[in-house]
Amino acid sequence: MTQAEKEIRFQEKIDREIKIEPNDWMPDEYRQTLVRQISQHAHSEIVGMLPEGNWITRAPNLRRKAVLLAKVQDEAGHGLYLYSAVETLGTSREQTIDDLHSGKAKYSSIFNYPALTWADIGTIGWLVDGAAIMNQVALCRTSYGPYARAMVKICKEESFHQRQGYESLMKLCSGTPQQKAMAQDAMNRFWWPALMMFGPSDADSTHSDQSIKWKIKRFTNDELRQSFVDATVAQAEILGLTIPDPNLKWNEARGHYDFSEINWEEFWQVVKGNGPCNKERLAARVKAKEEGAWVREAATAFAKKRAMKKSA
Ligand code: FAQ
Repeated sequence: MTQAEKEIRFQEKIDREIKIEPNDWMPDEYRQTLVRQISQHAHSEIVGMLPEGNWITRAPNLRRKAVLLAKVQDEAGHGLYLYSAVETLGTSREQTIDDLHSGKAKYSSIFNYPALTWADIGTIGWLVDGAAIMNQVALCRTSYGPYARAMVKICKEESFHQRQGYESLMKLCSGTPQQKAMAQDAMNRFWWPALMMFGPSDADSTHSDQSIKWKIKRFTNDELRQSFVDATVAQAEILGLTIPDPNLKWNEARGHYDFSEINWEEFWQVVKGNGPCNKERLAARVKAKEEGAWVREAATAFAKKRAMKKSA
């Protein structure tokens, strides 16, 4: 079979909604796109533990601490499923992590913003996990089997994350004026970065057209962003929080909310490494790898010893 025939067969499979599995033939570009997207997604889960992890010791009570601890541990689990999904495409975890540390691979822009107050933790759960779910529910139907299956479990956990964030904010918003003001301040700082999570506008998205053809992506960046805005406005109203956008308005003709243009200059600056916390986040991951070297060495020595015992 020629390369062209293989490609036609591959696309037919995708069009018939048959999942692509690790041992199936796939175009190199499909494999590369998946390695790029899934590894970036994995890194986002792991780097995403940092802003929230920073608040575990300062949670206001035992219940909030237990919930936050569970959430941060879930994010670590998500990272691990996703690194495994990348391994099924032939790229080792070591390589994937090295690409993050050398700056070759990206992670979500959102995690380059600091979590300054306790209200930020609720807001991250509500808006950041909320945006992540909007994107990830669609990924449960992505064409690559191992990625789709990982997303099903991840989405169930992200739902709990979103709800715990919202519940935490409900408490703050019905508390003292200072607590409500703290929630509004968090909303003001996180609203626009949460909208940026969906990526550049469709006109500027490099990969969307091909990824939609391959059904890696089911919706465009702008479509998902719009769905997120539409779903979130009523939630903000219930909390009594104001979305920091004077142009946010229901458009009857479109059946959607209109909203202001995103500050794309800020988005690209953050993506390029110039956000408020980029350097700090990467340094924390590199340090964690260095400080964990002895654990990996001990585990390898133990595995070798056990293998020798078995073969003796
Ligand atoms: N940040 O052509 P497109 C979470 C890059 S999970 C940084 O549109 P694509 C859970 C993009 O890589 C959050 N870079 O790209 C949690 C590309 O650059 P490249 C992560 C971005 O891939 C919650 C260039 O811009 N979720 O939060 C961003 O078709 C709380 C052109 O863009 C996922 O990763 C960005 N926001 O669409 C954890 C979901 N957006 O690679 C802890 C899976 C774009 O050519 C606490 N990923 N870029 O150098 C996706 O769905 C897609 O990759 C998109 C981007 C939609 C993010």
